[in-house]
Formats: sequence, C-alpha cells, structure tokens
Amino acid sequence: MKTILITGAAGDVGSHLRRELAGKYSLLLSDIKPVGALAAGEKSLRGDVAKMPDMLRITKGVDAIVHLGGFSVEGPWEMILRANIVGCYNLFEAARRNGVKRVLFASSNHATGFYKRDEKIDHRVYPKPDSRYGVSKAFGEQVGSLYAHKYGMEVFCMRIGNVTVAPPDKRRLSNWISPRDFARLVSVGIDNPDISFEIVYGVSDNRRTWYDNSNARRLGYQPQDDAEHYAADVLAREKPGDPRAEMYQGGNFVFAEIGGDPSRTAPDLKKAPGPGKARKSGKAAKPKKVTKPKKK
Ligand code: 15L
Repeated sequence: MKTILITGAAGDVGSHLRRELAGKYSLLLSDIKPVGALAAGEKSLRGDVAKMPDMLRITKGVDAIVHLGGFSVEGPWEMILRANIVGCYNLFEAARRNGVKRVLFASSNHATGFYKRDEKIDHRVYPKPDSRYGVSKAFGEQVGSLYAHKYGMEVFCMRIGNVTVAPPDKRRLSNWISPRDFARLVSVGIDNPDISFEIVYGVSDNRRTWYDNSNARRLGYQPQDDAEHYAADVLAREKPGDPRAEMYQGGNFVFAEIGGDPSRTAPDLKKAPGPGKARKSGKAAKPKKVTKPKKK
C-alpha cells in the first residue's frame, strides 16, 4: 500500500480526503495544527510549511504528497508569502531532496478567477489570478512545472473549485466538487503511471461548469456528482450578488480591493459567503488591517 503525505490535513478539504481515502492508502497527516484523533492506517507529524527543516522531516519515505497546506483564501501579502510562496517552494524542494517523485498540488480556481463566467476554459489557458492568493496558486503550478521538467518530478496540479458536501451558492453550482469526486481525482493523481506535469480542474461533473476538464478525463478521472442536483434549493436561497463578482469566475475574490487599497480585502471578504473560510484553520479568516505602503 502506498504511503501518502497530506499537508494541511487538519483543514476542511484534508478532513474530507482523510475520510474518503481511508483504507486505500496509508496516510501520513501533517499540519501546523493538531490533526485530531487518528484512525486505522493514519499517522501524523506536525509541521510548518514555512520551515524547511519541518518539510524535510515530514516528506521522508513517502510515495506521494498531496499538498493542501498553506493559506486557503485571500490574505495580506505577508501571510500569502510565508504560507503559499515560501511554503510551496519548501514542499517541492524537500520532496526533491528526499527523492519523493510525485506531488499533487492543490491549486485553485482563483489562479484563473479573472476569466469571465461566459468563457469555457481548459488546462491550457494562461493563468489570470484574481487575488494574491490566486497568484500564489499560479506560482505553485509554475514551481511544479520547474521541478517536473528540471528534476523529473511527477506533478499533478488540481485547480480546485469548492470542496463541500453540497454547493453553498450559485457560483459553486459551476465549480463545486463533492468530497468523493475529489478523492477520485486525487487517486488519479496518485496512481496514474503516466504523469509528468499536468493541470486539471478539481470539479465534479457539473452541468453549469466553466471548465473543459478533458485533460482530467483523459488521465482517468470519472466524476459521479453534479451540482445541478442542488440547483433548485441553492437558487431559491440565493440573494442578488454584486454585479462585479457575478461577471467573473472568481466571484468576490475579483472585486476585493478595487482601487488598489489592500485594507479593503478583509471587510469585503468577510461579507462574502464563501471565501471567508480558511482551509488551514477551518475558521473564518479574521479581518486584518493591512498597512498601506508608505509613499516615498
Ligand atoms: C478556494 O480556493 C478556497 O480555498 C475555498 O475556500 C473556496 O473559497 C473556493 O476557492 C471557491 O472559489 O469557492
């Protein structure tokens, strides 16, 4: 049985994945926070992605890594830099030094959030990040590309939509992925023998999709769920949204900070129903006052 390291395992997505992959792989769970009680087939090691010694310690002796760790929504640059830029680099470099060949990188739909909702995009479009967070995800994909092409690592980048039991709002009718479909996609990333560098969308078989996910299907992904099943309920509850957010795939991530004022991030995101949750902590991201750079 393969041993799979999951970083960010204490977060919402990690918790779904643990449950869905139980019995299929032996799981090494890592997070900066405790991962809770361990089930059969699970082990855990604490680690901070921003600390290279931690990453070198936790990536030893595993067959593949699912890198979910980091900051999972828009945040101040210092946090994105530490957790998602430094952290992502550390993860790939530690994997390389420990001879781990395969890395599954949790990228995000926010790497391409500035595509419009009336556009259908595939894995070949250039990234159009909608936030610093989205930039960090595009960065992670590119680090993956470097390590695949330079060092022969096998890298599977998943531009994940929203991993939840049921889609919470209209936007997520297009980018939702059920926990069991997410586990199916992760299994493709772990077990397909022919991966060098791939980008796929982490979405279910949604009727309202914005993605041509043929690359994932080519590699063996067979999603079973469709957000449409929840559409009537979701749309009945939906309140009219901000027209700026409605236009773009990234939703509220797109309009936060219009005018270039970073201090507007937190209040805007706090009001928004979805992106205010941080995967790493499982708690709503606290409003943070970001100091504007001083004019010279
Ligand atoms: C993401 O990348 C976030 O991690 C998640 O919390 C959701 O906000 C999701 O995107 C989304 O776009 O719905």
